[in-house]
Amino acid sequence: MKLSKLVAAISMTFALSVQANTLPVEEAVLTSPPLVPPPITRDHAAKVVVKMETVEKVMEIADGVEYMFWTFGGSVPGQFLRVREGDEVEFHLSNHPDSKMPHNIDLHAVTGPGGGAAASFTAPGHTSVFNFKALNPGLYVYHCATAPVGMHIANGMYGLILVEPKEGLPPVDREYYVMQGDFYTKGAYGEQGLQPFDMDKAIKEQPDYVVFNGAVGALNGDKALTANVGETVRLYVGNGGPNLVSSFHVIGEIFDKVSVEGGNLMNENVQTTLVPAGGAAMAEFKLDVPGNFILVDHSIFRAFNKGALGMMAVDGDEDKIVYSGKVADNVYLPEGSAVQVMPNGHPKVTAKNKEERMMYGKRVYEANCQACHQGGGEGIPGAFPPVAGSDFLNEDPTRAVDIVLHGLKGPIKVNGQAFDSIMPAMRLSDEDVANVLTYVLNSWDNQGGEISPDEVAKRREAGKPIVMEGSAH
Ligand code: HEC
Ligand SMILES: [Cu+2]
Repeated sequence: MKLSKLVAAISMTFALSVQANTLPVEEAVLTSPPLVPPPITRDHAAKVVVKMETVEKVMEIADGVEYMFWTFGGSVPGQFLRVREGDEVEFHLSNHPDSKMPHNIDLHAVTGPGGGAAASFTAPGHTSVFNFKALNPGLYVYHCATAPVGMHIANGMYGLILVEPKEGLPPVDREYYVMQGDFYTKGAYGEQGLQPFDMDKAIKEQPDYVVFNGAVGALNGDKALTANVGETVRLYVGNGGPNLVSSFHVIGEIFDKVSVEGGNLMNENVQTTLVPAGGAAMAEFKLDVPGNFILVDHSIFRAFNKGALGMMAVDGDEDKIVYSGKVADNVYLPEGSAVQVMPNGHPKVTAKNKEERMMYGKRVYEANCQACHQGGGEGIPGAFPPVAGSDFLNEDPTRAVDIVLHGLKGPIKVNGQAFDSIMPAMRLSDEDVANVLTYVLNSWDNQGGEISPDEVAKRREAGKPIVMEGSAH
């Protein structure tokens, strides 16, 4: 060996060993959604060892609908990974022996061809190891990039890695991990049983499901995100795609700060932020009033018909200046309106018998109830209770009259499922309330019966808004 080469070899070994010796080694804390590992308190770089496993497993994508997900760490999205700018990451990717497929990982935080994909290609029952240095701070997507790439992503193989800037992120009271994805099943939305992946729909970009954190209702009901009035929350929002761009919005909140696309650009006072497929954003907001705040993709049919709907339940004292709630409900009669037209645009009709009542009631349902309770009365888990086969409804149809006339809020159980939300009072005539409830009572395995406009008129006088015990609102 020539002297110069020898010197080079020695100094390289020296450099490597110096690095290996000086950087403290630690194992990364990985969390499943919606949790985020704690902020990094170190003021220096470290060698961070990450051990992640790919697992193929059946989970529910909606109530009664199963799907064979391919995952990083057993959840969709995969485990959240948090490192510091300048850290050296030693990534161990293990593919569970029961897997049918090889998998790999492309981290958008990696500088290098394929983002680690080729180096991490791993057959079932094997582990691959590769290293990278986290050069750029920001919030990055990672995903599987094994062919067919689209299919691996469509089956749930994505997650987020946060590279904190050296100076750290401003402290907040709570941090959560929310990631959107679109899913393509052979059956239509809600069709029961184990649903295989549908390649045709995926190519046409026509998903049956668009969801946060891997399932319809993953962030609803008792799985809702929580916070208290006065706290500041940071959401790490990702979008795995594979196809759709998300118009991420929280109903009733304004993002005080958004790190646009997860990078250094800070925007302020944002209503809706775009999260590209294979991209991310950080959204921060302070909670000023209590209540349920609904997370949606504001491409709104996705929220109400495909599942892109989550919830943040905020506890604390009201501030009537920031938000008053309804302070008045006065009768509004526009001048000169001679013909009485119902709110749904249909002229006033009077049912002559039960059959007509049901027929007219169906119209009222479609115009006024379906948006929340859904076309087949099935509701949306965690958000809107079912009126199909509802034990709560059948137990007391008169109470249902009060609910439609005057509204309902607070915790209830319908067929064993818990709901804690608000149904607003409906502005409907006695005739329409009688018709719609008769229709509902005689549809979808409910017990039958008939409600008359007279009965509704009496409840309009005697009834009042129903507030269930334990209401937080
Ligand atoms: C804006 C959404 C929305 C609309 C529109 C709506 N509801 Fe509701 N409804 C709810 C919510 C939310 C609850 C549960 C409230 C709670 O958790 O306390 C509920 C509860 C109910 C219940 C009692 C629980 C059950 O499932 O049996 C009935 C009955 C009901 N609604 C009927 C109707 C009818 C009939 C209409 C149309 C005239 C209607 N709702 C329109 C949201 C809505
Ligand atoms: Cu894969």
